[in-house]
Amino acid sequence: MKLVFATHNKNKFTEVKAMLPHHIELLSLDDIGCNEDIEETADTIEGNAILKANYVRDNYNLDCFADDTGLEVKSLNNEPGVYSARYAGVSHDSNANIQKLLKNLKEKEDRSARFKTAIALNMEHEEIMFLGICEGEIINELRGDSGFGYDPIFQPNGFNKTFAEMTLQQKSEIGHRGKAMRQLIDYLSK
Ligand code: ITT
Repeated sequence: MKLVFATHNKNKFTEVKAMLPHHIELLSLDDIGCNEDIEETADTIEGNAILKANYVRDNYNLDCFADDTGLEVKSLNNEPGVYSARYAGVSHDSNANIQKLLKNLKEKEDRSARFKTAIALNMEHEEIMFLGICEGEIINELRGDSGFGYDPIFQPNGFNKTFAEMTLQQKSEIGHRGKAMRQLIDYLSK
């Protein structure tokens, strides 16, 4: 079975590929010749996942799924949320995003946060959504070199390590993307 994962994010692709059973051939946007930056204009995480998956279906007519992920921080009214990639103004500048978040949280006592992943699957004319949430807190310094994005400042509940201090497998076992992906894998196996 061939399935396109509508992402330009190589870290996401690596995490997802490591979870999928071998009989599923995962294709990236590069693999299908798509260099476009698919514009994320929806105002929800779910909406952006649908938008990215629909782009591939409508332009390439291939079975596909897309992942949109956001970090929701409770004391910041769930910001950066849908704006996680461009929180500090420049798209995908993780360091600037982290610095802005730490600054905005300086005076806050409640540092609880959650990652939310929405995976939109378009397959054989069906559209299905899978959600994965991981609760945790934002620590006040960067720890660890693994992962990507906000991983060095996010510590999932029940652990004293950030995602960036975990292996890919550990992150997937407890993380937002892993939770959504296991539902997708379940669905595909039926
Ligand atoms: P695609 O849209 O091409 O899939 P993206 O990097 O734009 O890739 P998102 O819009 O879903 O992906 O991600 C929003 C931001 O959240 C982005 O800056 C990421 O670095 C960050 N992010 C996403 N998943 C993450 C994770 O598992 N751990 C830490 N940060 C993450």
